[in-house]
Amino acid sequence: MKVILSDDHRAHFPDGEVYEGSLVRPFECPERWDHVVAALDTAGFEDRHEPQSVDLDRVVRVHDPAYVDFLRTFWEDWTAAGHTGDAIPTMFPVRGLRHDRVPVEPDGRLGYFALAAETAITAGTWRAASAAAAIAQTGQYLVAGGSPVAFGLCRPPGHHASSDQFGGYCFLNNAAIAAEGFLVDGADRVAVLDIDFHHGNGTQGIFWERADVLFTSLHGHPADAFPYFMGYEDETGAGPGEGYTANYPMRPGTGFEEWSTALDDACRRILAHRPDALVVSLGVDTFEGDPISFFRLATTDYLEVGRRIGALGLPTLYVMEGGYAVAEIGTNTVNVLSGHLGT
Ligand code: SP5
Ligand code: ZN
Repeated sequence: MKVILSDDHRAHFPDGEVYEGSLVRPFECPERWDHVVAALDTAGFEDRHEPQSVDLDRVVRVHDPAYVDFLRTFWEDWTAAGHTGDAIPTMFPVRGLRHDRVPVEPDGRLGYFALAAETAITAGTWRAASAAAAIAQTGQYLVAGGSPVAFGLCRPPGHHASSDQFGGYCFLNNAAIAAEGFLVDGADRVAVLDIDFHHGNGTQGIFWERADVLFTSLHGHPADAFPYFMGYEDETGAGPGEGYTANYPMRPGTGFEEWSTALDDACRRILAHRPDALVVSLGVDTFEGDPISFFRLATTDYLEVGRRIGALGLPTLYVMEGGYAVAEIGTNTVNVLSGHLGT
């Protein structure tokens, strides 16, 4: 299996995450990447590739160009305004406020383009986020070019990033960029399977009105879990996209038996869509030991997850999303990949 990775992820590591009333060391930390690489080494995944440079013309097919400009240039504006610390958004265009004017002052711009306050922007955020998007793109090129399966070790993750908002540790939607890339390169239909613990609100929003990309997501019920305001079962798409979104929200304590029944149903829908390629948003925060999530998957379950996805027989790109049990993230992730290969 081809693995695409870059050291550039290290450029993004905020000093703190707003969490339950305190500023804590971010759960989404660089060591996550180190543990995945160590597990890839142990399991003999040696076919490693550096990403090509990011193709922003393709990125703006799924993101608002003004948002991409904001991410690219924000740090300069923030520091020019005299700020030295990381940028944490505090004020948002919520219910009753206007969405049709973008403020000029950096703190206002920051809130306009944010969906949550736990995710800070730092000096190296653009470098890391654009490298993660490049990893997804390069993985997509490899699979479109005939590789049956590839794994993009993206960091920061992407599935919460909407067309014009960052948050949930995400800036550019790596999975959506890859899915759109397959269509640009000739696919008629693509499916996204999002198995991160959290609902992939960003990916869902990007493809909400489209019939060419089927979006399926298994996640903690929004009544109980971040991102709280999206991910209910009755969200099924709109307009031409009606019926091309499928959500499987599950309650606290859900174990592999119930979770894998949902997986099988999502797989059935994916096959019915007859996609030319599959993008898997691979988060392993469904693990029983995850510090911020509430499903109960065990390390060995991830082998079976990979087997079931591999059994679809589709050209598949895995992109890394979440997973915060740092010591186990590597084994859990690589178990999915090994299961996919049938080893
Ligand atoms: C990519 C990804 O996995 N993003 C997740 C972002 C979650 N950020 C907010 C987490 C808030 C969790 N609150 C949990 C309370 C447990 N006591
Ligand atoms: Zn997650």
